[in-house]
Amino acid sequence: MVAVAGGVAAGELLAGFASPSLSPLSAVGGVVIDAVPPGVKDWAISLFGTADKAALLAGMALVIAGLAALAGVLELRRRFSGAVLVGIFGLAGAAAVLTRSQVTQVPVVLPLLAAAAAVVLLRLLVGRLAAWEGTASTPDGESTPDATVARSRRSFLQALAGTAAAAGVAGLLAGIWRGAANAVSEARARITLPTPASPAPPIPAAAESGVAGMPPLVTPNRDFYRIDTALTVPAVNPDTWLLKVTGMVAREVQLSLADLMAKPLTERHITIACVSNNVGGDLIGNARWLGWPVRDLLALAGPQPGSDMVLSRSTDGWTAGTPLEVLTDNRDALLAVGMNGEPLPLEHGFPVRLVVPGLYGYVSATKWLTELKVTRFADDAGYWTPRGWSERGPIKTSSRIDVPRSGRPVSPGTVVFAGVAWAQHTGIGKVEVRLNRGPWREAELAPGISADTWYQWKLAVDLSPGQYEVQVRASDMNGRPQDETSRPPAPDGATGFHTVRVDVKS
Ligand SMILES: Nc1nc2c(c(=O)[nH]1)N[C@H]1C(S)=C(S)[C@@H](COP(=O)(O)O)O[C@H]1N2
Ligand SMILES: [Mo]
Repeated sequence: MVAVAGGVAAGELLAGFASPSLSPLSAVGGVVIDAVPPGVKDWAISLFGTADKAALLAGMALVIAGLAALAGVLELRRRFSGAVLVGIFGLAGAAAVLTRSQVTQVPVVLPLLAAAAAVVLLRLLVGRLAAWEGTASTPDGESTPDATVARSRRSFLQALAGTAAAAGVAGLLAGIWRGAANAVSEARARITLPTPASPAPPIPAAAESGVAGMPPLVTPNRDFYRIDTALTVPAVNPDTWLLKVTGMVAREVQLSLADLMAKPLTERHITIACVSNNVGGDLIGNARWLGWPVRDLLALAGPQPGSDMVLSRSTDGWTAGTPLEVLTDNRDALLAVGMNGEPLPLEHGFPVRLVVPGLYGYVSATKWLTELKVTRFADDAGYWTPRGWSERGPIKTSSRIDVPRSGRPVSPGTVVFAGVAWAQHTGIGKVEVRLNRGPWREAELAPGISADTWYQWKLAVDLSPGQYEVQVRASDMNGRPQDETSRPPAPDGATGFHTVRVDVKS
């Protein structure tokens, strides 16, 4: 039981750092709540009142303790039999996480890590216990010297006490961390987003190409890629959050979340992308963002002549350097509070982040935003610039083949190719596809939501059996085709044609 307590505590502690909205225990608890028939739920609520969650946790603790005891007895009888049982519960925990709506990759591995920790501790403790038993009763009935028995007993008890103490401390820390994250999650749940003064233009009916297997035109929050340097997702209290505009300004400005929410907000679909996205990769997503235009805030502060950059800083110290002109021109660069109709998820920068159409995230999309410093490129640099990434990061025109997936067998006849293309803030003018380096054929381009979002495209081709190399090329609204030279993401974004191989077989 002590070994499993250690594993569970380790899992919860890791979750506190890496996955504030979903821990192994909360996932299992969620599954139990979903599985319990409504009658039983009502009964539990009437019996325990607001302590129903505590009662659920106590019940879970009892069940886990019982199973842990069973695993301990098994392990003592036969090496690894208890470990297998613990492993099964780790897998069950991972399965529970997978059923939760907040699931991402990180929380899925946590129950497995917790089980691994529990197995290591179980082996350690059972090994010491067996050694003590071995010295206390030798098979041929000879008595072992008392000192030897005492030593092996002490060694077991020390390991037991050490593990229990470590589990207790880890559990306490996890509880404190979870308390802070829960407080922020609850504060987030209480927020009602204001109605936008300038609502998002409606999505054209034909914007979604309708091809099976295509990713949705608007990426759901839980599927949205996540990239940041934050080992622990910052838990920022929205009630005390402040944004400061500092540096080369006529007036320093401070803004609370209430101030920000009271401004006339703009809502827009904007596709953001990571500079680390490989050609054909999935570090790109399209959401409906709600926020206040950054230029309106900067206008209040009054940037001084000579300034040419805004260094935005997050609560964890991460920074991005964005050209001042991009934040003050007519594009919809937003101090975003909403993502697809919800307050920003914690992982995506709650309570406020930047979203700037046309720039890679590393030079623009600061999450957990807390400061905008008006400065000069000559004096300041964002987090990634001294680490080998370009000072400026405009998104490069690019395109991707989503359907059919590379390497999937395809039947002869009409084959539909489909994918996305983007040239944020300019818009896509044309998408072409070529087979086996033949002539480019123009694909059917769906209307975009706006120039700031990706566009879907499709092309139906008649194919006989054989091997095909399929490539896609996008051109922006000014007729400029994407760069065809194959280059890696560093220092300023990958280029080249997305290429998939399709095997047509009858
Ligand atoms: N505070 C903070 N904000 C950040 C980052 C970060 O590491 N820390 N990474 C940036 C990068 S590189 C990208 S691509 C986007 C990703 O935003 P998302 O995780 O919401 O998709 O966030 C940006 N904002
Ligand atoms: Mo990024």
